[in-house]
Amino acid sequence: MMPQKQFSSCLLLASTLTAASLTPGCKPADSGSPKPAGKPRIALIMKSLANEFFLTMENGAKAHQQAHASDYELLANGIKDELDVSRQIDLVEQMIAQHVEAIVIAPADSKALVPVCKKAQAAGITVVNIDNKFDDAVLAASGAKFPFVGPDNRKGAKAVGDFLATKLKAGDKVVLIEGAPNAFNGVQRKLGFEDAMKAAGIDIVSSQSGYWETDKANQVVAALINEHPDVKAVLCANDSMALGAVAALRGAGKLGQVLVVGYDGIGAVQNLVKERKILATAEQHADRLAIFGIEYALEMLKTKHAPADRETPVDLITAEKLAGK
Ligand code: ALL
Repeated sequence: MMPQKQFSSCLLLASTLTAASLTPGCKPADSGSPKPAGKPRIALIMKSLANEFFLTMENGAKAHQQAHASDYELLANGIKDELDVSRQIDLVEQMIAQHVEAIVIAPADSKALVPVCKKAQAAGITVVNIDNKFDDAVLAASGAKFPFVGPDNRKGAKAVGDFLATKLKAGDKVVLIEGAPNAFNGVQRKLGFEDAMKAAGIDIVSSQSGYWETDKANQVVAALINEHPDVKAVLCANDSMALGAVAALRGAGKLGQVLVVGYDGIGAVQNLVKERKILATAEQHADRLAIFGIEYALEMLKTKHAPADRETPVDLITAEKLAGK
C-alpha cells in the first residue's frame, strides 16, 4: 500500500508530466524501476506551477523537447505552492527511484534541497541547478557540487531599484517585500534593492517577507502602508508579490500614488506596466532558463564533465521599453 504522502506526490507528478514522457505507473520511491535503454530522461523540477513564471519555464522546456525529440525525454514537474519544500524533496526522491539520467532543478529552498540532490548525484544522476542557486556554505559542508545556470539577482534587482530611484528623491520612504528567506535569489534581490536605495539616499522603512506569494504580499503590504502612510514605493522581490502589492494599494485607494516594482517579467505584470500601475520589473526569460539547464545536462551526459556556471540574462522592463521607445 502506497503511503498517502507519496500517493499524492504521484498524482501531482502524473498530472504534470509531459505526454511524451509519461512513464507508466508512478512507482513507490523505494521500488526502483529498471533503467530502460534509449534516450536520456531529463527531469525538470520546478517550484510553484501556480506561478506564471514556472508555467513559462515549463512551456519553454516542452517546446525545446519537441524540437529535440530524438535527443531526450522530458519529465516536467513542480509543486503546488512556493513553500512546499518537502514535496519538492519527494519529487527528487521519485526521480531517483525512476533512475532518470538527469535532474534540472530550481530549488524552493537553497539549503534543504542539497542533501537529496547529493543523493541523486551519488546514484549516478547528473544534477544541474537552475534559477535559484544552492547555498554555498551548505554545498561546501556537504562536499557537493552542481553547475549553476541562472541570473545575477543582485545585479537585476539593482537595475530595477535604480530605475525606481529616478522617480523618487533622497529622503523618500519605501518598503521592501522579500522572497522566501531560504531562497538565495530572494536574498540577493533584497541586497540589490538595498544597494540601489542606499545609492539614492532613499530610506527603506521596513523589509518583510511575502514568501513569494500574492496573498501573503497583499496582507503584508496592506499592514505596512497603514503603519507607514507616507511610503512612496513598494519594492517586491517577485512579480507574484507585486500583484499582491497592487491589490493592497488598490484596496487602500493608493494605487497610482505609491509606486510598485517587481521581478520576473510575467505577462500579468507586463500588462500592468503598460497600464502604468506597476513601474518596472525584471525579465528573467523563464522560458530560456530551463532550456539552458537542459542543454547543460545533455552536454554533461555526453562529455561527463561539468561545464562552468553560466550567467543568464535579466532585462529591465518599463512602460517605455514595452512601447518600443
Ligand atoms: C524564483 C524565481 C522567480 C519566482 C520565485 C518564486 O526562483 O526566480 O522569481 O517568482 O522563484 O518561487
